[in-house]
Amino acid sequence: MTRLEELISRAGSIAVLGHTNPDGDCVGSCLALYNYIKEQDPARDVTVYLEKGPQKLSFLKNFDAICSQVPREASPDLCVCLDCSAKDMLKDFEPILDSARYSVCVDHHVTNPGYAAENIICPKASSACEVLYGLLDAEKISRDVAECLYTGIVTDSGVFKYDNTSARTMEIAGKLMEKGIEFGRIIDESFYHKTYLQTQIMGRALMESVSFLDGRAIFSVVRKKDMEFYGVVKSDLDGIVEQLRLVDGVEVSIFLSESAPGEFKASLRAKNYVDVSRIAKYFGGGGHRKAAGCTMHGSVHDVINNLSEHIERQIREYEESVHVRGSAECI
Ligand SMILES: [Mn+2]
Repeated sequence: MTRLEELISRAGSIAVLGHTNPDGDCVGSCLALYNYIKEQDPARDVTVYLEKGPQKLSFLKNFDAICSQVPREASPDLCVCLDCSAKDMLKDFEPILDSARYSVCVDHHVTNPGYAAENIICPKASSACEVLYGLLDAEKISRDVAECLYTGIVTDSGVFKYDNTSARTMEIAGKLMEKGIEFGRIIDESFYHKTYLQTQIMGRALMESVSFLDGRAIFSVVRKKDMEFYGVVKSDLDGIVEQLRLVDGVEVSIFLSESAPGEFKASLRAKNYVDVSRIAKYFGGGGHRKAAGCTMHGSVHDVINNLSEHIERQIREYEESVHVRGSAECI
């Protein structure tokens, strides 16, 4: 029996929590644990409390059993927090953790301070689902549980593409495939799936994109009035910046969405050597080397000019370093 199984077996009542605005890893890990417990003992008192997750994940077993209502009173014997990097990210469900008799946090965020009584945090793991897999008995993982875990891994690794994907990630994905899951369908539904309106607005953003810095950078913008016209919200614009990044010859892609008059949320992506987190940080934002974001003010022209200066500098630095290395090798 693993440590997590031991804690679960001793608890009369269990609450499973995740982070606000839940994504595929959050919903996947919560439902994986819920289904795992229920399959072994359907009478177990276990509840998943989460804000309403994206409807595209409704194919996961017991998606409808998720409780989105904040309970008036809940003091479970055990509270399990999954994929939640900070206590306040539990949002409205935070009191459940406070009133629980014991708690355990399973996560993969390097910034997690360890707010539960017991904390199992693996910053090298691709996803909370990858960490959770190691805490369950592989033999007892059913097809339904495997689908939940696979969904989380696919979501957080960008379909096994981001730098957080390791040999261990692939190994676990392989074990989950052996459970007979429909992996192609899971990847489509949890990652590539788009609504008609999302497809239309992406098409428009791609068509209106502008290439600059000799094709090494590209940007596009969606205005508030366009979002209103199409009836889309900010999350419907996910994936546009990634599509722009894939353009041949592009090193940096920028996507701007207007959040207020003269205010833009800027998403930045890099392909190889530019560190966009440095640029985002300079403008008060943050993120990772290859994916970052910040809020910018002014006209689109100003915003792109300001960002362009930083991108150009990094490209120049890189090209000079390659040039120097090249000539040194000649000698
Ligand atoms: Mn995650």
